[in-house]
Amino acid sequence: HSRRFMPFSKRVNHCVNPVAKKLLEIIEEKKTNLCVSADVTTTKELLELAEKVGPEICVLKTHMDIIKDFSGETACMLVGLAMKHNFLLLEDRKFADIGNTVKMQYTSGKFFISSWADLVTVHTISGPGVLQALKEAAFDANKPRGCVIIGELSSAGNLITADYSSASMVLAAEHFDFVSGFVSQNSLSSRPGLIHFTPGVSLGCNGDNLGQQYSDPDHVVTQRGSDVIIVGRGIIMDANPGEAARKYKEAAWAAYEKRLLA
Ligand code: BMP
Repeated sequence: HSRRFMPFSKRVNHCVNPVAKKLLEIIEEKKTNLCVSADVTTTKELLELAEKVGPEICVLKTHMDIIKDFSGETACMLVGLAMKHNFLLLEDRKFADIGNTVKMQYTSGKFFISSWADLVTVHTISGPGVLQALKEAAFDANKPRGCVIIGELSSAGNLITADYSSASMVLAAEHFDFVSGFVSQNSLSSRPGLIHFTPGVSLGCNGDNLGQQYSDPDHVVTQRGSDVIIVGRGIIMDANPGEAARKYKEAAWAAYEKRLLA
């Protein structure tokens, strides 16, 4: 059975990675396949945004290294809001170094990511060692953890080729217990247990002046086969982020239901 035409509720049984399973359960329960990208620069803004959009989302994606006043309390409060509103935390760290370095970046330093992030993004550029390293570190953290592989990018002129994307799928296959899915623009796998996340989504814009390229939620879900849309500025720059999130959630969910009927 192909991933695209199977309901989220049935796909739960196909997950090898426990975080992917948990995410599909949240998506089904809250009827939302929206991930908000919390690209703000202070703890206060981050927590306020999480509180406002929390009921509408399945995942909150962070770039913790842009938070000026990050501390243990930032992470702690965010985990509290994730529990309160039932969403997962995806740190968009885009690990890209050799395994040993990535292991330290994941567990240590100012951000100790493995202790609070359910999911992290990772580039496959440095080869299979990076997945092995994250997996070992996650095992040490002794919490359900997963990673999301950057299979494609949304930015104009990016250097990822079709061969690179398919080679990334081969790497993923060696670590299905740790890989929750992919960040991609197109469908890269038909496996129902893997989740496709798609950034570059906006209801109003075609792009920014730094290479970002946008499509609307209906297009990425019905035509490109995305499962979870990732929206940053379309929601966080809105005067009412909670209301904007509801609008994107409804558009993405309607597109998902339409896809099932196709
Ligand atoms: P926005 O919707 O404001 O353009 O934000 C998109 C978010 O998704 C950013 O946080 C960016 O880092 C991330 N992202 C992306 O835009 N394209 C990709 O291919 C991969 C990403 O993680």
